[in-house]
Amino acid sequence: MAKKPTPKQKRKTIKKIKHPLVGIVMGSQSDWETMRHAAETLKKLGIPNEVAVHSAHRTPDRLIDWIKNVEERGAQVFIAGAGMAAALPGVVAAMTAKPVFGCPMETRVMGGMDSLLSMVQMPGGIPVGVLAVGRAGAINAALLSAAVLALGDTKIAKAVEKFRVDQTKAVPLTPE
Ligand code: AIR
Repeated sequence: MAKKPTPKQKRKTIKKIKHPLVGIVMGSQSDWETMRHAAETLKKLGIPNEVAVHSAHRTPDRLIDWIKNVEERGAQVFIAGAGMAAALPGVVAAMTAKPVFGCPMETRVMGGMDSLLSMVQMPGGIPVGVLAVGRAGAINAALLSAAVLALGDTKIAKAVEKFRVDQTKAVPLTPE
């Protein structure tokens, strides 16, 4: 009987999605606590996405293989989250002409200012759309990806519209 994989072994295999529309990548397992909000938001909108951990510095070859592979399988937009010297979204943008949204992680030493500036100061010609530091940025990267996909997909456009209507309804008139 095959041995049950340990959590560490499990992390070595990516759950490949057949036709992902969005590729979500993060530089470390430690980014998942923030980046899961991007995946969860896409899930709420019914948008198929593939999630992977690849580091621009620690696993560059593996990262490049994944970008090419996920694009071949249908990814139209990429979301890349990283912290500190956060080169990840820039490398993704260097490897694909598809829209790339960067999510700067909050960090202990500089509060995320390091991640933000590493991502946002891209040289002209290789654009990365950078969102807010932390959870809000991860949610908004998903919503912005959805808005891009909605331009050519009425089902996604309706899901985005519904998300906004539901969000408005959920804001209370007075604090509870
Ligand atoms: N990181 C990983 N490879 C390159 C970079 N910049 C980032 C991760 C994470 C931070 O370094 O995206 O936010 C710390 O990673 P770890 O694995 O030490 O927790």
